[in-house]
Amino acid sequence: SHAHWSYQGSTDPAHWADLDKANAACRLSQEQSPINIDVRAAKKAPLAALEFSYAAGTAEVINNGHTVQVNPAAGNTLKVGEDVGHLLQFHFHTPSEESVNGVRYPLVAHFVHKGFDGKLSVVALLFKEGRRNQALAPMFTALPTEGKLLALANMNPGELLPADHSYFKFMGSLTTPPCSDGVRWQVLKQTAEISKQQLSAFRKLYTMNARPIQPLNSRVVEVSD
Ligand code: SG4
Ligand code: ZN
Repeated sequence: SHAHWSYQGSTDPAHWADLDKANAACRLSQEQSPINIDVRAAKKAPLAALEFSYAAGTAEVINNGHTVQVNPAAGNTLKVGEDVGHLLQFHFHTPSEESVNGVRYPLVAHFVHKGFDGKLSVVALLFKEGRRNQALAPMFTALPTEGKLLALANMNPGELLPADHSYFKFMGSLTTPPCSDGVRWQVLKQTAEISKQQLSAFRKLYTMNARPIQPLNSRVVEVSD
């Protein structure tokens, strides 16, 4: 957590647990993220709908040395059954951390919410290469370099979301130190698109910021039916 960590070299994911006692879960927890989603093995279940209440507002885009993260003003929520979470931030990884049937996507966005119970609930949106993504443009046309901050006057995170909110659900962890588990993960089935140019803009800052796939162990991935 506090100690320097990275995706390559001597502080890469294989060493995270050794960098700080606080990172013990990176090695010891049996429910780590990311995972591969084996679509045929996913258990069909009557999962609660993802009810996003995202709206336009101010936001700041920061490059924190591990990713580019967008902090929208308060007021965006996600309701999943009885659980209501407030959107804290969203950020990006390349390639996607999670894989589907063994395949990683070029990019993923993680929307991180905090519930009243203090638990985190993350929604993952996978991007495939294709058309220019208009909703990403405000952030990706002026991606801040490390330590820098970009202020956006009017950004609606809801514009990033696909129309179909069906999803895969499983328990997991933070994909970065301290790798705390007890995180609810929801991976949207429908993907979004990103252009080659937008992708290369992000990769100028981060060529690779994805943790390796972690063992599923006894977890079951559920899929909304
Ligand atoms: C990124 O490094 C974010 O910038 C972190 O956010 C985030 O940690 C971390 O990813 C892990 O989140 O959805 N990939 S993930 O599991 O949200 C937290 C901050 O550092 C605690 C605020
Ligand atoms: Zn993430």
